[in-house]
Amino acid sequence: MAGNVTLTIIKPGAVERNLIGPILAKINEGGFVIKALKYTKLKKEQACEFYQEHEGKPFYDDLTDFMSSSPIVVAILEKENAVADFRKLIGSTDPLEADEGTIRKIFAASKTHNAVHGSDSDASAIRESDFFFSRVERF
Ligand code: IDP
Repeated sequence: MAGNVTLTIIKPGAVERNLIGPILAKINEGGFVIKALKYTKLKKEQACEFYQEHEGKPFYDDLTDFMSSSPIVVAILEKENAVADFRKLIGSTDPLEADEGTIRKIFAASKTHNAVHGSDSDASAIRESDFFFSRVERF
C-alpha cells in the first residue's frame, strides 16, 4: 500500500526568487498538509550524500554545487498516495517537458534549477525525512 508522506525541497533559485510562498500555496491547493517545515542550507558534502544515488552521472557535480549554493526550504507533506500525487503536482524533471499548471512548469528555470524536489518512492520519502528532520521536529 502506498504511504501517505513525501518530502519536498524548495531548491536554491526558487528561494532566491521569493517563490517560497507561491510554491507552498500550490502545495496546499494540491491537497497536501505540511507536517514538518524548515529553512536551512546544505553543505556540499551533505548535498552529495542526499543525492548519492546520482553519483557518477554527468550532472552530479553541478547538481550538488547548486543544491549547496544558497538556502532551501524542506517539508514533509502528508496526503493519501503522497509520493505519486506529489510527482504529478510538480511535473517532469525538465520544465520543458512538464505539463501545464505543474509547479515545475510554472516556476522552474531549467532541468537542474527545477524549483522543487519530490521523493521518488515511499522508501526515499522515509530516508529523506530522516536525513532532514529529527523525531521531535515531526508530530
Ligand atoms: P527528479 O528530481 O525529477 O526525481 P532525478 O532524476 O531524481 O529527478 O534527478 C535529481 C535532480 O537532478 C533533478 O531534480 C534535477 O535537478 C537534476 N537532474 C536530473 N537529470 C538531469 C539532467 O539530465 N541534466 C541536468 N540536471 C539533471
